Amino acid sequence: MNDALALPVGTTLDRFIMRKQEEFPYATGELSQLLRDMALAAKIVSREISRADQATMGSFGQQNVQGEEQQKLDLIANIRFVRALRNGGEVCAIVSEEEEDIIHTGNTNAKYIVAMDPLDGSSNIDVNIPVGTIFSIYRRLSEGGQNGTLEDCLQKGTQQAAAGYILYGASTMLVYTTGHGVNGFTYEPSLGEFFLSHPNMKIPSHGKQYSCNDANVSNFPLGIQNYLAFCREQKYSSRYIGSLVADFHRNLLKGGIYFYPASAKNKTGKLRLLYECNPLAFIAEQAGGQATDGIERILDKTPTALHERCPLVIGSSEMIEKVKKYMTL
Ligand code: AHM
Ligand code: MG
Repeated sequence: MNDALALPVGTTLDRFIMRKQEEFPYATGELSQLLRDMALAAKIVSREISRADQATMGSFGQQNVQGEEQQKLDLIANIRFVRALRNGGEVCAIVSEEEEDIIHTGNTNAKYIVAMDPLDGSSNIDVNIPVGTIFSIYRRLSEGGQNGTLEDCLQKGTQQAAAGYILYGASTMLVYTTGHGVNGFTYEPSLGEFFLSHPNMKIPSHGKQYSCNDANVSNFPLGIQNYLAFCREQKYSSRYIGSLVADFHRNLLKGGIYFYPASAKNKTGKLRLLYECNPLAFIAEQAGGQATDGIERILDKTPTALHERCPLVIGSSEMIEKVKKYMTL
């Protein structure tokens, strides 16, 4: 069933979510409420980013669990999303890029788990370049009445109930899927609402843009290096923002491929399986694209740790097929 067929551009996100819920007679409304909670936090973070000043910009002076410099806005975004999910009451456990351990919300009877990167690409904030939030939603496996467990958090990407991202760019957009197509909503700050602007998003099966960090190319697997040589021969355009959400969003609309393979510096890749690769892989597939680590479909990978890293090749289907062929030569 497609989310958007019955609903015109301009429908508010709240109404869209409500109508979607009505299509499923047994839906309890909990996932709908959770999506609204994410949207609420997105509005607050969007406001914080758009008015970023000396008080909120720059480094916080500490590193996160992965040894990366934390920006003040990383922490602000983390606090805002965690608070919205805790207060919303539908989530029992959260995995966040900014915190080493599972965050237990105290909502022990809640049915859902969220994995998120509250502010992806945050090193770009100080130079006024788009950043994003990425999130993944799972149903818990454990019984209610207790905290969510590690097993609840380490589910395969195929188990996602929903996934989405928020792009804080020239405008703020929320794009999400519940496994029935992908829809995009644009935020109108003066009205405080997200409106359906991109119904039933489909990634072109082929594109002419590729996105990767060129400095790492000599350390990429040979198959990827050869594919890159092919892209250059074809005179495809190189487009790399360095904010995954922004690079992914552009490729989703225009067609293209993004890769962050393993390299000498990042031996298992840089991006995190739970809250970067899996949610975007779910969206890519729902939009008709693909996502692989070069060998295996991302959504089929079994996570073994909360902050596990994984190589990512994602985008237009025909381009990914070609990469897969190069990887086997
Ligand atoms: P972050 O979650 O710490 O922001 O790191 C992820 C970001 C992605 O948004 C981006 O595509 C990539 O790291 C850029 O990495 P690099 O600077 O190594 O090219
Ligand atoms: Mg990130």
